[in-house]
Amino acid sequence: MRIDIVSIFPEFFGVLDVSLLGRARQQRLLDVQVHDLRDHTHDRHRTVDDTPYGGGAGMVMKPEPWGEALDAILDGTPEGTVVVVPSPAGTPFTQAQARELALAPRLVFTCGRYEGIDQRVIDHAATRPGVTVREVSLGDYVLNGGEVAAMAMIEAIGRLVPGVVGNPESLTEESHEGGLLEYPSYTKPAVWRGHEVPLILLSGNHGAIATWRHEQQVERTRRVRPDLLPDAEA
Ligand code: 6GU
Repeated sequence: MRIDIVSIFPEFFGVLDVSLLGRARQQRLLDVQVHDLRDHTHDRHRTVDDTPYGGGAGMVMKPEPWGEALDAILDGTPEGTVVVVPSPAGTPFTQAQARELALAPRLVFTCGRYEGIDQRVIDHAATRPGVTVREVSLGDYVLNGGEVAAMAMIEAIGRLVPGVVGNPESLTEESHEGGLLEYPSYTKPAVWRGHEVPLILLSGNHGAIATWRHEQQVERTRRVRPDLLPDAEA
């Protein structure tokens, strides 16, 4: 999968060199290219923002540098390319969307700062043949810019690309796969600081363990995230 990131802080993305995603990049499973938006400015101050039409607080990212940057990235891009616009005003990012985006041949993340990007940049990108645009939010809180949000989404999507996670079974037995939170996990020793591992896990009875784990998933989901439960189980 090819991933392009446009930002005024390309140095944010140094962390993509480490851990699982760093290895996936070395193995060419992920081709991540980070672009500095300011390379597409032409004034002495490399200006990327301006005051909002209609007034109000804050600054808005100017369309021209974004237009140029996206022209360079999107000309000739494969059918199915998705432009992901991190924004607290977007639709909530979910595991289902991560699965969908992991199938795209190419993702382009546009990391805005200030009060966001001139809306025409997003509307124009959506008119490009073969390109769809998704405005996506991590949750109901405000970050200073799209960089950290893009990083979170790239990690969630990248680990679903075949080969990135060594054992594919670990992708199906985790929170939000199957619509429930994960069951609690334990490893040795069997007693630690007076706390015992649930005895069922030491029984060797795999059917009983599977039943117990499912019960734990439902109980935990009901307790901390009842909104995730189908009405029948809530
Ligand atoms: Cl995707 N961007 C910003 N700037 N703030 C956020 C967000 C995204 N998701 C939650 N808050």
